[in-house]
Amino acid sequence: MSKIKKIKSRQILDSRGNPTVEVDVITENNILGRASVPSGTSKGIEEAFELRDECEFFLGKGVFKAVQNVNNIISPELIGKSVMEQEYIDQLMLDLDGTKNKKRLGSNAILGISLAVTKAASKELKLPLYRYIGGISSKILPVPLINIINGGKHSDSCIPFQEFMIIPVKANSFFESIQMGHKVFYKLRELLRKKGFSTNLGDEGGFAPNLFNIEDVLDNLLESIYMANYEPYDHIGLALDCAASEFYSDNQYNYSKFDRRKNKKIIKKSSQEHVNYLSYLVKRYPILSIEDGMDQNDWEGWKLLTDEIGNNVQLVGDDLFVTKIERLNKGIKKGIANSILIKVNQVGTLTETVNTINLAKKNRYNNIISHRSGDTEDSFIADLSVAFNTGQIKTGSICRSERTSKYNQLFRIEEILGKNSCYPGWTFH
Ligand code: 2PG
Ligand code: MG
Repeated sequence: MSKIKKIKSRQILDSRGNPTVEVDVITENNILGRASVPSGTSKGIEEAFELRDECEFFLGKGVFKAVQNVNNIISPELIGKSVMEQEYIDQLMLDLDGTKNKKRLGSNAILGISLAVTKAASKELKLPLYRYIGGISSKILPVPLINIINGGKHSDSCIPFQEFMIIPVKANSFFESIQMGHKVFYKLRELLRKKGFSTNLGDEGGFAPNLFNIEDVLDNLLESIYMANYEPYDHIGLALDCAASEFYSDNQYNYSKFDRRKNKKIIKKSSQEHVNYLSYLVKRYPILSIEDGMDQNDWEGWKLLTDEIGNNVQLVGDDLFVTKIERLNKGIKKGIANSILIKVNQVGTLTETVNTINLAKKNRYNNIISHRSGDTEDSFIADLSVAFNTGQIKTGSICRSERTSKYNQLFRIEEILGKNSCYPGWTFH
């Protein structure tokens, strides 16, 4: 019973139009678990290795090798194993790969199977995915960090920071929190149109206008919050993903890196100057959370930032921790950041993801479950966020199907949980 009969992988497209891996795991009861693998644009250097074909098909981005690795190398080892043995299967794949960073088989091959096995197991037991993964205490619906302005590498705008998000601080339900986000999103569109800016969307479904600079973005966000009749802090807070590794080089933060304007002014800041600027922004705007405020290897800079504002602001390590126990442990020991972004494909199996979530919890670091800029219609992370009661999810704007698939799944989960669901809202102090 629940034994794997067949594993079949194929290449599909992600939201950027780039190839990615999809895996079907079929059990002897003809139960299908299907999962697809997300992919990042601004990646941490220590992320698990994503295998791409590097030949002319799909401009070097094909994943046929990873697909072959699933079908020909991993699959024969897993036939006959039970889908209920998640840790055992994940470990078997790690052993089969044998490298530190999943370089041989590819993290995209391994993750596709890992998540498809989980889904097949939940279906075998006829349990909702979140319930199967998390058990009887899973009931907290996450606060959404809704990305409404895209900058950095995710857009063609000139803004150095990658993501500007709104946080519905207080709401009666997850459903209501999205309704609040929807209102601000459309008020922002109205505002941008009125001012003559483009309302085209960036990679994660937020607007990508060529606003003048960071403060210009934040001022417009504030204006849209007021236009929606909300109060900053009380109803809506702000979150940033600076993705600072993308504009850090030679020990400096180069704010002009993504500025494509002629006669652009070159602005470079030292770690201390950059920390001072972030601290100034926090005083001036209702910023509750900053992700990757510093470069992934600027540990001293991270310490400066944490000492300066870490008591009042959620400081999230994304490229810094890459969902890995070792890097999170280093951060905990050094007293760096106070929260971690969790991305299943940064580490490459569900088991490793769960271990990192648990380590963070034990050390009172917040877990924020996250999508990737290249994502698919797979809504696995929605269930993952409820499974571990993480309390926060970052999954882009409130439009574009690969983003809304997660929100829509959370609506369904909230409905299934009914009176047992819990939406505490923003709880970081
Ligand atoms: C990030 C992510 C998701 P990417 O930096 O947090 O928003 O972007 O997937 O490109 O790494
Ligand atoms: Mg990030």
